[in-house]
Amino acid sequence: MKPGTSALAISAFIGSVMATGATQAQEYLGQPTPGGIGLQDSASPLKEQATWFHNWVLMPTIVLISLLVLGLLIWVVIRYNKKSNPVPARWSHNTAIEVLWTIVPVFILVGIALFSFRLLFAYENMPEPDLTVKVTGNQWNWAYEYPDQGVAEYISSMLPEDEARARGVPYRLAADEPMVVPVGQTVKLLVTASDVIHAVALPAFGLKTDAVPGRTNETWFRADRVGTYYGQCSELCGVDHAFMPLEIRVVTEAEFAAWVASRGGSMTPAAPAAVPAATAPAAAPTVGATTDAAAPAPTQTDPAAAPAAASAPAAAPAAAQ
Ligand SMILES: [Cu+2]
Repeated sequence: MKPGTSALAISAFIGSVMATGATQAQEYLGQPTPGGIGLQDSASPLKEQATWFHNWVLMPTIVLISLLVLGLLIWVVIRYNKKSNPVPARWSHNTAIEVLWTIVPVFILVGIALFSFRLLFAYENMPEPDLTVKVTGNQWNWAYEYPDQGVAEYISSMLPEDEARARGVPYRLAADEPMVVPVGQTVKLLVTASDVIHAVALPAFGLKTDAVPGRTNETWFRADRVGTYYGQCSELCGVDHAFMPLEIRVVTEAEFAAWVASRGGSMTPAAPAAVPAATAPAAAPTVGATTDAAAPAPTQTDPAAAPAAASAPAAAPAAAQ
């Protein structure tokens, strides 16, 4: 009983410390807070859920178990030391308690798993995306591309120290060319790498997705608030691993449209229709949809890949016979 009530008090204390951290984080939205011990303030629904899982499932469980073990230790030390218990009992094994200390942890883990799966499904079930950004990790910078808006791939590098200080932005987090996205819209990230494994990690949006060469991983976020959010490569990728920050600038829809235009893109992509029009003019009106920007690419790569794939199985049986 005693450990239970003190556990609640300690949980409440941790909660209040985190709340203080959260208010302090307001001025450090999207970046680490000096002296902060909690999670970064969330700016997307996924991070909201991840924070809730951490604060209300993991932390109370950890605190309660730690206090229970501490209580048991103190009890044993006081009650069963040589002075207060000079003649120790001779029995070992107690079936009831052994069954209990096996089954209770199983239930605790199942309880954690239920909440954990809910969070995993939330990450997995991406809503219909409003915008797709292709993110490529390079040694040592990031490349962003907006296929549906016709914004060609551009490189985002860390801002040099003097420039970062001059602009009043955090050095080693700020980038020269950030990723720009509109507020309140679902952004799908297609994450890959060109050389070694990197990882897209941005705490305020709860993002952490590996960027693996030859593979495309997906993740998503929906920024709740306008602002600038910082993250870092989160997979050791070489000597300059610490110098490839991710900066995502969340702007209003009008600002986003202006940014796309400044990049030579368009919010109503017409470019994809021009490619099929050359080969099949009749089909052009039906392929004007926004999602068809990527359509020409697979048709170009498929024929190249198909003969190679077809010849390999054909060669194998021949060799076997
Ligand atoms: Cu990296």
